[in-house]
Amino acid sequence: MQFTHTHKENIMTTMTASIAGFTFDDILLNAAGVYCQTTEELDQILEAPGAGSLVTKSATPMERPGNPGVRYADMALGSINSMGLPNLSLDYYLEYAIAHQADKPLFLSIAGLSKDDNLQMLREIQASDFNGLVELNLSCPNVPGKPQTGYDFDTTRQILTEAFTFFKKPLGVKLPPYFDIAHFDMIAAVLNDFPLAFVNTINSIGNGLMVNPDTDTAMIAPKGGFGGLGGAIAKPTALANVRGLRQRLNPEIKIIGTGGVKDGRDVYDLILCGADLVSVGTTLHQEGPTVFNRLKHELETEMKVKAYDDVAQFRGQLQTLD
Ligand code: RRO
Repeated sequence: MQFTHTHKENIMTTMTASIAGFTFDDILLNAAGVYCQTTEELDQILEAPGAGSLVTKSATPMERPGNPGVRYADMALGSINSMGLPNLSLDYYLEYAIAHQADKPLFLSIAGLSKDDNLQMLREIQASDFNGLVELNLSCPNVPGKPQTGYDFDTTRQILTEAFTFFKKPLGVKLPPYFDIAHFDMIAAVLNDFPLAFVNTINSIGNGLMVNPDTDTAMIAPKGGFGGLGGAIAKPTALANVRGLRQRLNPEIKIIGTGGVKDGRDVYDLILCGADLVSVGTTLHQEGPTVFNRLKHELETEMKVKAYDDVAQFRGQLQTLD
C-alpha cells in the first residue's frame, strides 16, 4: 500500500494538554514578550505548525514605548533583555484575542504597574467577550523602580484575593524564578489558596549583567546594563521551578514550563518535571516561528527512543536517585 506524503503525515504521537477545560492540540507556544507585540507577529504564531496556542505581549492599560536604547542582546548561553514592557495596550491585545479565540484557546497576558492597574484590566477583561485564559504577569524584572511582585508573597496574596472577588474567567500567574526551597513553599502556600487555572514558570532570571568584550560596555542600555536572562542559561532554574511547584501545587493548577528550550529534549525535560504546556522565548526570538515544528518533531523523536506515544505517559515522572 502506498502512502501519499503530506506535511502533517507521520506524527502518531499524542502531544496535547488541557487547562481549565480547554484542549490544546499541541503543547508548544511562544513565551510572552517574544513574537507577540503586533498583530503581524501574533498571526505568525497563530498559524505556525506545531504551536498549540499563543500568548500576547504583557499589556498595560495604556500603550507604552518601553525602555530606550539597545534592550535585547543574544549571548553565548541565551539572551539578556530589558525591554521595559513595551506594548500596544490591553485594548489592542483584547481585540486581537477576541477576533481569534475561535481558532485555538489563547492566553492574554497583563502586567499592570500597580495593583489597581491589574484589577482594572481584569475588570475590563471580565466584562468583555474574551473567553480564553488570562496570564497575570507578576514577574516583569525590567521596569525601573518596580520590584517583581512575585517576590512579595503578601502583595501577591492581596492581588489574588481582590481579583477573585469578581474575576470568573480562567486565570493564571506568570512567576519569577525562585531560588530557595523555603520560597517554593511560601509561594505555593499562597497560590494553593486560590482557584488558579495555571501557573507559568519561569519568567527571565532577573537583573543579570553581561559585558561586551569588544567595547568593555554592558551589552544592553537600560538600567545600567541589568536585564533578565533567558535561553539555555535558564534551563536548570526552569526545571527546578516546574518540578518544585508541581510537587507543591494543587493538582488542579496546571503548569506552563518556560525557560531554556533549544531542542526537543529540553521540551521533554520540562514535561518530565511536570509541565503541561511548554513555551519558547529566546530560541523563538533567534529562529522564528518555524521553531515550533522543529521542536515538535524533535520531541517526538525523543519520545520514540523512550517508547512513549503520549506526553501524558511521562509528564511529571522524573525519577530521583535517592
Ligand atoms: O518587557 C520586558 O522587559 C519584560 C517583561 Br514585561 C517580562 O515579564 N519579562 C522579561 O524578561 N522582559
